[in-house]
Amino acid sequence: MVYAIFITGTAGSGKSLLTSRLIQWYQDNGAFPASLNLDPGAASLPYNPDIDVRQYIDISTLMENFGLGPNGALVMASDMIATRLDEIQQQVDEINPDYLIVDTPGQIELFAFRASGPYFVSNLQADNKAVLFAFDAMLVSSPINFVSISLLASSVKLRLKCPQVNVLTKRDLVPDKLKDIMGWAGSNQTLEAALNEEKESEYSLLSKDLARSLTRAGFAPGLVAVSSTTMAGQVNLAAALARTLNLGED
Ligand SMILES: Nc1nc2c(ncn2[C@@H]2O[C@H](COP(=O)(O)OP(=O)(O)OP(=O)(O)O)[C@@H](O)[C@H]2O)c(=O)[nH]1
Ligand SMILES: [Mg+2]
Repeated sequence: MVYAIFITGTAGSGKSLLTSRLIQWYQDNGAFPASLNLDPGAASLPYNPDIDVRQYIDISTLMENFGLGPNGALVMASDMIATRLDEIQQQVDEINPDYLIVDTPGQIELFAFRASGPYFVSNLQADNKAVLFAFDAMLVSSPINFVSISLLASSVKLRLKCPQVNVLTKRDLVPDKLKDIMGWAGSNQTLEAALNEEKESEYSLLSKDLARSLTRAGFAPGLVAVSSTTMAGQVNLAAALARTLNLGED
């Protein structure tokens, strides 16, 4: 059985470090994980990828051959990910891991909102798949910001169409805010009460409507809070992933 976990989130939200921590966690618990780096623009990674899209797609070659700037090359590189599915699939099959942890490109819009990322996610062969979406703790310190990132998480779910585990990353950086953020994630009532306190009433009204719609449609985020620095929350995250991948409680 191969379980694929796609690590998504905003730029700098801690995807790559979390990938390395998950690999370590599964190894420590007697499973056989493998890492797949799908970020063609990654300059350096905090882990040694078992499979690496940079083997097939090279940003500097694209810049030279097509006269592109760094951003144009990154867009082109992201669009090319799907064209390498067969080779990557072959590598996955050869390794045959229990868990394939897939680190995705820094810019979420290049992966989730263009055609290549969703194509890759739906066509990679695995017995079960889950998407992890990282809520960067530094970006959700106010209730309005929390709603805006929840919307982004929902957009990713609409695009990738996979069961999703929402994760608050870098919890060690927001010791004073952690309880509030988890409260907003856990109860729409708590979130609405916090939004009522906001001064910008038009934004607070819109945020309340959006939050209510997400809750009604079953898109309310629900969050597991982790830190890749202190390792807090790792066990909860593994349990949430296991539930989502239909493995039952570990
Ligand atoms: N304090 C703290 N820092 C973290 C944590 N997770 C990641 N970081 C730091 O945040 C920065 C970005 O982490 P990455 O893992 O590279 O994030 P990413 O989402 O892969 O970034 P891109 O691929 O460039 O979009 C690095 O400096 C990490 O060391 C965490 O849990 N706590
Ligand atoms: Mg990264």
